[in-house]
Amino acid sequence: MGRTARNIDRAGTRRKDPGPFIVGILNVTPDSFSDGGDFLDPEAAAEHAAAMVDEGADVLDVGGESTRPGSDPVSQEEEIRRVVPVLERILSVRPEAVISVDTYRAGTATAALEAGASLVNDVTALRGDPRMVSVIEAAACPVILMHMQGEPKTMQKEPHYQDVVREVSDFLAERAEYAVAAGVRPENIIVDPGIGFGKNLEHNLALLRNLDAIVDLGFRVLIGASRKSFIKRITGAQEARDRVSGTVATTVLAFEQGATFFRVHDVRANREALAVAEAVLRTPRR
Ligand code: HH2
Repeated sequence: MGRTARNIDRAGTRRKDPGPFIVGILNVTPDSFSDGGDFLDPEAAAEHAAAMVDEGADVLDVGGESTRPGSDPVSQEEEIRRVVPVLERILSVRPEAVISVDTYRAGTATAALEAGASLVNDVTALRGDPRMVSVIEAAACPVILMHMQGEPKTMQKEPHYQDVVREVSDFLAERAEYAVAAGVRPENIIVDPGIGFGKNLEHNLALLRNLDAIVDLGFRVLIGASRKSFIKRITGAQEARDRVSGTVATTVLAFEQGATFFRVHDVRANREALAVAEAVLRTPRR
């Protein structure tokens, strides 16, 4: 394994290692679109987490609420009840693991950070809970700010933009500015265009093709395209688990444009593809 969780630096705050980083997905939910119901038991979750670390995941993103199109929210109590025991179990078997908590609730983020999480993945970009920004500031931890149009229940009904690339990058710039004004250090901010969150196929492709507009904001960029349904629209792969090759294509193309975090279900395939892409891109052009 070329890069381990430790290289990212336990608090994830300094940028000693420019990446790329693989963020392995662990949904502790009954209803996630790809792994729903697979990891509700902390034992099974920790086993899968350990396997992802062994395959080269730098970060594990643990989520207790599905945000797939049409999904319903859960209570904060239920979210904490799902996430914290899994986090504790993972850290007992892999103490070096860097864990991100996929939540927009300040209470869940606080509980997860206390249990040993190192960063927060907020799909509402700090709009979901007014107290979240102070949790991030106080913990001095990295935060992922993601763009979403609408909310999961209805976001895929009729997504609409005049200029999706411009609107998403303006939104991320504004959210980052808000975080910085509240005391979050710019190097702790990771921005994410939110592939599939209130976006149709054309919107997703425009964002993936024009990532430089988001990279140019000057923050680190995360892409979460793993197994998403726009890949099915292109390849015809009905089953989420059959969308690995399509996912790998997005990882390589996004990496070439400057993205450095890749939130994926299939750690090994994406890690290997990045290793080859890195080797090619390091080779001088003549
Ligand atoms: N996508 C999902 C969930 N969280 N976080 C970020 N930052 N970026 C993403 O693209 C992203 C995310 C949805 O995927 P998944 O976790 O696999 O499914 P579900 O929401 O059904 O649990």
